[in-house]
Amino acid sequence: MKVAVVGATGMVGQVMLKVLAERNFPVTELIPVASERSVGTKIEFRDKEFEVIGLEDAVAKKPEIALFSAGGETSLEWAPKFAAAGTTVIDNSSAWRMNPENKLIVPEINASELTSEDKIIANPNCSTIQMVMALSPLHKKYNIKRVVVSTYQSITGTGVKAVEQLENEYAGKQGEMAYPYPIHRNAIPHCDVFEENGYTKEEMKLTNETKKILQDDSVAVTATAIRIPVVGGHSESVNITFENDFEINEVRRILSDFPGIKVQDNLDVNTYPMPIYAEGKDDVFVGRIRRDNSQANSLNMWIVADNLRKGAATNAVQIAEYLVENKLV
Ligand code: 2RA
Repeated sequence: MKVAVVGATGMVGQVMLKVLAERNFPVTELIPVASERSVGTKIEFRDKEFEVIGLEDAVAKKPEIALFSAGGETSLEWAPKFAAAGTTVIDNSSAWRMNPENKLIVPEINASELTSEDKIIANPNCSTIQMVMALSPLHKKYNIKRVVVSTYQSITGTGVKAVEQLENEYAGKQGEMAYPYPIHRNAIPHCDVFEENGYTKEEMKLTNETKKILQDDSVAVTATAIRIPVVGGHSESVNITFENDFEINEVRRILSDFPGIKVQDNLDVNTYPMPIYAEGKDDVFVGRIRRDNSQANSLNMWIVADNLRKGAATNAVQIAEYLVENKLV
């Protein structure tokens, strides 16, 4: 299968290549794609070297699948061109996520919505993916009324410049600032840009994408997204109020039984999820599951996942795997 990776030189694009190789995806021809300024650079895939090509040339090669992680503008312009050439696009930007024509997919939750007609499929935002993985099975069982989430997000979500800023700050060096404030020894309540309503786009993604994936606009979500000096993954403190009451051990069992979730929740031995241990893994880790005694039918939990893997690259590759396994491409 001819597979294009658009944004192959970027942080997520590099993880997409790694995950495609790790999961032995049936790539017969890899087409690494990047912006004109990166054309000609070399990337590695399955121990071989490939030369990056431009978007025009990539469309002409008519790949069966194109994994995009190249920003919304590139996706808005080029995903339709790939689709018109017969390619199925799986896009990691926010460009198509809330478009009613485009499916927003977390395979373990709603891959069954996909058909061969879907030519531009949206990969949800990283902080949404890990949260809905835990919400979905609980919503089915107890019917979620409201979610209050605070995120503690890895600086890898901002991009390589932020990682470099943190490394410079650790080393006491001056360098280019991805943020107008220090990241080291700080917590910045500002992920993405602020909207009129005082929330950031990142926070509104958690609200809007969750409703779409759960197919239930009645689920109320309010979010605060914080950037912290961590690189392994995003962490989330989630408070959920259900329509119906629940039994904590049954909640743990439902989560443990859900594919892609690992419950790490044993306070006797200080077992709970942490980004330093989630890094490089594809599971969504859930712990600190406990009843919220301040509110009926409510509980708290702590959710951690590698934002570059299950939060982006692995989720996209899993969508591609579903398409191949079900002969939708
Ligand atoms: C972030 N979710 O973490 C966004 C982009 N990947 O900044």
